Amino acid sequence: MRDILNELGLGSDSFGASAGAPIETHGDWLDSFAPGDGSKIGRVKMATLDDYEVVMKKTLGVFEKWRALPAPQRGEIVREMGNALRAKKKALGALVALEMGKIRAEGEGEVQEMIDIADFAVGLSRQIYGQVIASERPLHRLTEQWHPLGCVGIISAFNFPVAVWSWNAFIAAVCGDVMVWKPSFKTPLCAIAVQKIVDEVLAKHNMLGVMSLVIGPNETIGERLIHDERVPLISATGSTRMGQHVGQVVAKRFGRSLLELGGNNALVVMDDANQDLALRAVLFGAVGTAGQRCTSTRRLLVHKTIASGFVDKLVKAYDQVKIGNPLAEGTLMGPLIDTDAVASFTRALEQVKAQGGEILRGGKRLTGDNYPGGCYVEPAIVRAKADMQIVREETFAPILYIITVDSLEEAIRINNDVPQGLSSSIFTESMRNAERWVSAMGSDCGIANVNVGTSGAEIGGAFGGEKHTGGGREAGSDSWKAYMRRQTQTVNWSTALPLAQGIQFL
Ligand code: UN1
Repeated sequence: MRDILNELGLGSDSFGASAGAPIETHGDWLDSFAPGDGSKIGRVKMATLDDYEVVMKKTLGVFEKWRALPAPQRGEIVREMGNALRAKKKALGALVALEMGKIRAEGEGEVQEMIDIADFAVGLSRQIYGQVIASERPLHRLTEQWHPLGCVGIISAFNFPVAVWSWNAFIAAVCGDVMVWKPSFKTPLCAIAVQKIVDEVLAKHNMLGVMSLVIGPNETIGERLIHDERVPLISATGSTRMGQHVGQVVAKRFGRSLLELGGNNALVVMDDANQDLALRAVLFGAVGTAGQRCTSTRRLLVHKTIASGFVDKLVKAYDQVKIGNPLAEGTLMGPLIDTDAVASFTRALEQVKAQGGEILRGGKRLTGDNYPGGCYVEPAIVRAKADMQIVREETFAPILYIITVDSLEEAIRINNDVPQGLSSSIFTESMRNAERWVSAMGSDCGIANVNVGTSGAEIGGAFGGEKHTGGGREAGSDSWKAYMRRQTQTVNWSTALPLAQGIQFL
């Protein structure tokens, strides 16, 4: 453990704020625990509202300089950050595994996701373009130009403690924005480690404060950030309940919010599916990250003619999953983030029983010497009905609800009939089924896949979902537009003053 922290330059005590260099903080101590064994990894002195003010002033102070730098030069700086992450991929991936509890391979995958978005942002830095529109007036030019927005507030969740920040940060940076990051208080050391990596790069370019960090309680720091009129965009990842609050507060002050909230992702297995592929996709989607991705597979909609055979195979596949220390070789599933998460897993399974569902496999808390710390559970497979209340909710834990369907129509109806709308998949060999799934008459989610599982999206596409998932789009494609303000410009280079719509005046 010490090796990992040393390589990332972390001591046992850290300040919970930075604006290019650590800032002395004056709040309470926050302990960071490893969910893999319950041990304390380190502690962070949290920021007070006064400390927040210091960070915000420094961050806003560098905006003019940063936005004046040509976008491709900002891209060069992000390129260096991507390279610094390449050099630290193993260590940072291990810290993610240690502090968040996902397995090492997934921790490194998360850092790879940061590297990928850095590369994407570098390319984007030469492709931020607007449109030229035909003006109705002679000798006029009508164009749209995109300008930096200002300071972006980034609120991230524990489950992707580094990658989701980078989707926002690297895109916002090439767009010319500065930013303040409030990470989850469950993963403060991951945030401090990332901040150190980018600070080193920013320091070389005399651009300290472009990316800042403030760790503190939701009730003080979180609230201050979302209410702060100096922050035109809040990008928040987390629960639907959190997003509802953030969205309302930000809308009230006419700020913008970009929300990535809960999912309730279904995977459909049709009677003609390649079942081997489907099985592997379900396993990764439902058990991977211990069911703690917003894209985790939560509902399996399986065609009735293949249901019993497929579920038998799935139960056998679950039996092969090695559960244990996320840093140990061969582990496929680590612990849940904390004992509260274990309690909500257990509570959800009690509701399953009360609402008429049947636990086919798993569902117990794992105890004993191999499972120290109290956060390990057996992933559960549950026979359920689509309209059970618990099935309509997102429980951030490895519970997979099996629902049999008679037809594609029924699968689509059930897929769409939940409040959330993030990710969705169908496994089928039929072109008609596949095309229907991704058509306007198919899945209503932000992500709709064919023969690909619900989780593990690439960064190149826009990531996000509809309905209670919040409507935001992050990462690739044209998501960058959320981080900029669009200006419509009419330039008259004639010697007359013709009015639009042909109006004669004077
Ligand atoms: C999240 O769970 O908040 O598509 C993000 C995926 C990852 C990102 C998940 N690339 O599963």
